[in-house]
Amino acid sequence: MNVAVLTGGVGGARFVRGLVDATDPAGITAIGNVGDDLEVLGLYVSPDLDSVLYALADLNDEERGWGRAGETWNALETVDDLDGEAWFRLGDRDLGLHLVRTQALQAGTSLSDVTARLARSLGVEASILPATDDRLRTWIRTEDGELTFQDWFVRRGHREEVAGVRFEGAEAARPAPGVLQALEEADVILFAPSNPFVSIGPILAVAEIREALEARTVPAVAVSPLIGGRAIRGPADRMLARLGGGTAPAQVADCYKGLIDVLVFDEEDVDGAAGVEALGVRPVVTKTLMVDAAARRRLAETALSAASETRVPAAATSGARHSSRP
Ligand code: FO1
Repeated sequence: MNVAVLTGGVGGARFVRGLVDATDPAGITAIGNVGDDLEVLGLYVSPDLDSVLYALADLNDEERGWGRAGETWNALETVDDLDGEAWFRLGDRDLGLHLVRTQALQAGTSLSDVTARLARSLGVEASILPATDDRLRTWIRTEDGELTFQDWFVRRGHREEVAGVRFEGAEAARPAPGVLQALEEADVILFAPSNPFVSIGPILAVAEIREALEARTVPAVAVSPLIGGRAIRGPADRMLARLGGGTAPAQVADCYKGLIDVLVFDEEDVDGAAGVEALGVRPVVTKTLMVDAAARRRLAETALSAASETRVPAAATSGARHSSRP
């Protein structure tokens, strides 16, 4: 079975890990957010691709959710001692990957090629693709002005309320090689339990990706990142309240208007089922907290079986529609 999964953030990486445990990894293509990418200390860092890479290679730090297990921080301590940029915590082991990737990019290799090379070297069987090889960066509009994603998220601890989100470079961005093919050849399209605005939003901002999703002929299933209207970590709940008009499952489904047929959400939010149905999206209620490997796998299995029980409504395949949503 071919599965294309849109992913970003820690929740996304955990879900993709569950998916790999639930179905043949050779059929899985993870299409990752690159809006969070940054250059720091002269290195190109792609946090969301790396979270998937590390999770699938069994190298990830389970507790933090990002970076590598068994990490040490000697290089960063030196950076700090020398008054360098130490706010974005790059561990010693992680740094090795950024060195290799940065050198490859500087030598003219594309982000998708270097990501494939890293995945191969780490023994990852699933395909991990950046949504685009072009420069695409998420900017966060706050009352203090516009901030780069990582400045807001990490340096400032996402304290400021978000008034809007902008994806620099999205208009010119083309899908990375393999992305459209993965969507076309997919038997199922999944949206991981990621932040709809800043994790999935940048992927959908690439017009040809959004159009391919609008024109899909196979079921698309999203998993809500909220439980009881709250994010497990990160600002997804505050962003949905402010930018999406609320934190009920319907508001999550509305972020993906015209792009999904099913929304999987937590049993704590069961009261929101009718609201999802009213949008023409099938609600599927289950436990969504990914506490361990078994829970991650179960959630992935639920999403896959929801897809197999779903027929794509003709409206979804009747041509491109446009939405101002993420
Ligand atoms: N997240 C943090 O909250 N603080 C950090 O210092 C930090 C460093 C970091 C380094 C490498 C990497 O791959 C991820 C890192 N993250 C860090 C996570 C990352 O910034 C966010 O989880 C994602 O961008 C949100 O999707």
